[in-house]
Amino acid sequence: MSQKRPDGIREYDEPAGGWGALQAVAAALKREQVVVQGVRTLLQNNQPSGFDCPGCAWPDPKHTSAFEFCENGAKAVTWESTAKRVPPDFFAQHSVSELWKRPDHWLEGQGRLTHPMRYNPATDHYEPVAWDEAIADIAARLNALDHPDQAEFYTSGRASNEAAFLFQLFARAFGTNNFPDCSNMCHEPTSVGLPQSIGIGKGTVSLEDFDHCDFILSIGHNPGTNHPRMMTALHDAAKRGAAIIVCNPFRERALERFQAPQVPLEMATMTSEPIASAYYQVKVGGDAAMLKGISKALIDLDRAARSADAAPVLDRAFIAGHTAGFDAFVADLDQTRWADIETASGLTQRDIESIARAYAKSTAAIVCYGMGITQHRTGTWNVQQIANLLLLRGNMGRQGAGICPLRGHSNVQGNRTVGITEIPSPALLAGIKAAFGFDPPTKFGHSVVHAIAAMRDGTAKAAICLGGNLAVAAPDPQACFAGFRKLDLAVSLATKLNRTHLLTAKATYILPVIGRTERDAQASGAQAITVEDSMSMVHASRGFLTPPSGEVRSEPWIIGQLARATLGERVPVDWEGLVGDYERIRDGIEAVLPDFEGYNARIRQPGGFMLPNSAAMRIWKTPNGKANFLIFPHLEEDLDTDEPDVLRLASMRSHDQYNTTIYGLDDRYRGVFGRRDVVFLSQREMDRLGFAEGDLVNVETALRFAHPDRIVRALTLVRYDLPDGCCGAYYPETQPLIALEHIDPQCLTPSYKSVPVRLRRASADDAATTTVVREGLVGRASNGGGS
Ligand SMILES: Nc1nc2c(c(=O)[nH]1)N[C@H]1C(S)=C(S)[C@@H](COP(=O)(O)OP(=O)(O)OC[C@H]3O[C@@H](n4cnc5c(=O)[nH]c(N)nc54)[C@H](O)[C@@H]3O)O[C@H]1N2
Ligand SMILES: Nc1nc2c(c(=O)[nH]1)N[C@H]1C(S)=C(S)[C@@H](COP(=O)(O)OP(=O)(O)OC[C@H]3O[C@@H](n4cnc5c(=O)[nH]c(N)nc54)[C@H](O)[C@@H]3O)O[C@H]1N2
Ligand SMILES: [Mo]
Repeated sequence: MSQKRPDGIREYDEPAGGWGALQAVAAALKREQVVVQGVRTLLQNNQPSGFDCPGCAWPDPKHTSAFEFCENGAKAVTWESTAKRVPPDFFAQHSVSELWKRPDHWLEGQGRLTHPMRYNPATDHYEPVAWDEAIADIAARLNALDHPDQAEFYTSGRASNEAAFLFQLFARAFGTNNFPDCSNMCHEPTSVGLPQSIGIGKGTVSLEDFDHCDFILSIGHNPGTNHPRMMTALHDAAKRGAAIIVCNPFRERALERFQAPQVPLEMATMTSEPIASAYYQVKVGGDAAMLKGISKALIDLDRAARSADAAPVLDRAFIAGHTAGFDAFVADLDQTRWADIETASGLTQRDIESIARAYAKSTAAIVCYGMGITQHRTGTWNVQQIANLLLLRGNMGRQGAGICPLRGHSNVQGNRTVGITEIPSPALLAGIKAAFGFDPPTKFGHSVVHAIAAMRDGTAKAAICLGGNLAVAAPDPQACFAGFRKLDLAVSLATKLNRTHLLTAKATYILPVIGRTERDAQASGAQAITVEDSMSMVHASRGFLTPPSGEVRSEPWIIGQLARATLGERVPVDWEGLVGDYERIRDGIEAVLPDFEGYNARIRQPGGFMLPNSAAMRIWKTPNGKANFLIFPHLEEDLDTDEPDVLRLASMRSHDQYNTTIYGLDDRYRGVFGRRDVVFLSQREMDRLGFAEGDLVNVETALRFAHPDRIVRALTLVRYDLPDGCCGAYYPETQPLIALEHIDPQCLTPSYKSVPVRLRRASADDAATTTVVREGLVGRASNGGGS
């Protein structure tokens, strides 16, 4: 048993949270050279008078509590407030071709961008440019396009409501609805699936509901890493005795055991709270089958209860009064065979029945889910199966109950609310027209997959990116990188250097922005911005740190300047007036979106305010006015291949990363240290396929329509407790495996969690590939380490 494990791989026996997390915060502070400023920053994060944490979208307890400790929030804050800088000198020293060879981890690790920069193709260097000149040239190039639809306006969900609202106003006044945005790659199945089910594309629970539930089903998310503040809610619920059932192919440490850094006794005595009362290792891609199985078992329990004259299991009154489609739903489940459910989910009928029994016993239930549910070809259907399960027992729109999608970026939900959408509603367009006096375009625009395809095909000519790292976050770098390089104009508003900035177009700009932690002064004085969390709470955020240089600007300022220079007198919008005082932007949002009534006054209340949530009030804004049971007529997504040895690969985040931002090379809770070049596979599958832990393998896509060169070379096999037929690896290293066509047809979200792959033994040549694999996308440990 004591076989030697590969370099950097060892068991991690500690609970999640606890001292390990405190040590990691100290290390992050040191790495980013933030000592005095850092501690102050952390203390004011998520405080009533401070800034909203740029880490995740989990709400803060009434926004009045003492500082809630969070390791990964601390990393996000220190990453932004770092003392490291990327000034013009840096670009004078490094050509773009040279930077291209550096790993992503190194690029971002250089620090904050300080000056507006323009790429000079003659020298292959970025050079400083005056703001006026940059703005005028970008405007001229936008105006030189044949049609506004040749421009793509990308948003990453860190932008404030104010920045996002101005951005969509600018793009719509310019004449397009092309708004590819990070939620297209993230919770789009929620935004598209839930309106059909319950009439709103958001979660229905509030933080308080976690104090009142006695059953939590956690599916396909890793909160110990990605929503660490949620661990407090789970920890408290577990302590109260609520049943917490986890369905996840990976055994995630924080979902098993968690030590709360806020609880002195747990810290002092090194004890921890078990979180999950039961842990089911569903297959990757097996959720629809599992969820259908739970509903089927529940319906059978109800039948048994009725014939025994026992208390009913289903909430018949709710089903009759509030829903439609129940009979057809039951008929579909009745003809679905247990044997098929077992094969597709990887769970036994008994497992699934015990989940159903625990659910049947509960009085108030919440289902939480993340990317393990959404990033599949069946993502939209998966989300709808969760809604069905909740509707069966009336767990929607009452205390302690509801659906809880764990949103991604800290303001991704707010961006959507204020108009970042390629499929605008007639109400949004009418609101813009009434408030701003121009006719916005009505033709639907591009999402991420459309936008990348348009770049690849040469029909898109310009990309303006409000944050993010689109080229690395998107699937199919083969199409995406080439597409970016064909553009006439590429502009990135950014805090840090990343690979998207190195994909140079005919004209390429990097515009450095103020981060959320920093003071933002405009004509009327210091400004606050606002954000919306996962639970529809809108609140203000005020940065107070000194920006990294006198030459960085706020996102609203840059957007306002671009809009004024591009549109001139064409639209009657007073861009300067809006940017001079963000209260005026909020007045504009309120004028377009009635849900924001009293916006400026209401954000002065501690904790802000909650946007109306119709489903939480049992108002169903669906075409038939009912909550709908929606059928998924299959059990599995079609992997488009019949090869027997094909595995489903889930790409996911390590504990030391924020999306494409790699803070460090450890994934502590999974026992991986100093490297990311691994594939996780069970011992059983290694035996079956003739491999051993430590073997070097190439991972190849097994999609029929795939590019021949969808391959990531020389990854090391690491043993992990996983169901049969699945493997896992880190995002974004696996991006070359994912075809642009491999998407959920309803919402176009890439199937980042169900990539059909085969493993092949790597040759000496593969192993000797330079330390940087595939155009620099992968920083091997030997190269990227330390920092
Ligand atoms: N520190 C930190 N915080 C973050 C982020 C970050 O990168 N770092 N990213 C932010 C963003 S944008 C997002 S969207 C969220 C992401 O948060 P998560 O949704 O937690 O993201 P992932 O790490 O991609 O995937 C998580 C889980 O999905 C499971 N999984 C994979 N495939 C399947 C499947 O088929 N079925 C089931 N049931 N589970 C599966 C994996 O085992 C893993 O536990 O976090 C946000 N918060
Ligand atoms: N294979 C695979 N691919 C995935 C996923 C996956 O699970 N697997 N997850 C998908 C998901 S859920 C998401 S949300 C996307 C993420 O896609 P993006 O949102 O595009 O990516 P990020 O890595 O969050 O963007 C990081 C960059 O944002 C910039 N930035 C940071 N803060 C600010 C700011 O305040 N203002 C501005 N203007 N810029 C800032 C910095 O320059 C930094 O380099 O990736 C998706 N891609
Ligand atoms: Mo996300």
